[in-house]
Amino acid sequence: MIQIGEWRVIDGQTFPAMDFDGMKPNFFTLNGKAYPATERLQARVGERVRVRFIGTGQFIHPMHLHSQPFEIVETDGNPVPIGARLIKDTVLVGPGERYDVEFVARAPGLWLLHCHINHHTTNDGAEDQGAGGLTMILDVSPAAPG
Ligand SMILES: [Cu+2]
Repeated sequence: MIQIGEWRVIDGQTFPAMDFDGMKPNFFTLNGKAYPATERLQARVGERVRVRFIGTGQFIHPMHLHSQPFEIVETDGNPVPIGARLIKDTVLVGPGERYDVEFVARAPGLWLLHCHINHHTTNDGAEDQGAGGLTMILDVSPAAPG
């Protein structure tokens, strides 16, 4: 479960961001943390992974996974019938929306899961260790032996 949020931090005080001058977001969080403090998702090759994106703020986020596409299996808590499921590289998560996506991890490595709006992967307009904000790492290890 990944809750996507946006915040306006002014002089060390944090406010929910809004879409007007002076309150636009300057920090973006996944489960309350901005990259590089975001948690890591762990998987093994061959393992089915489900991720639930929850848009908790006021902005739309095109969430994108490197390494492979995912299947949208549930929207707002309602299962998507198998014949109607979309295979996507990116899913737009709007305010109040939930998307459950699934994929079978296929390549070992460290893969980025991030918002595709560049400004949303910064912390107060800057990058830290090459990214920020709405970025997390999917850590796929080789398949278990046997
Ligand atoms: Cu975004």
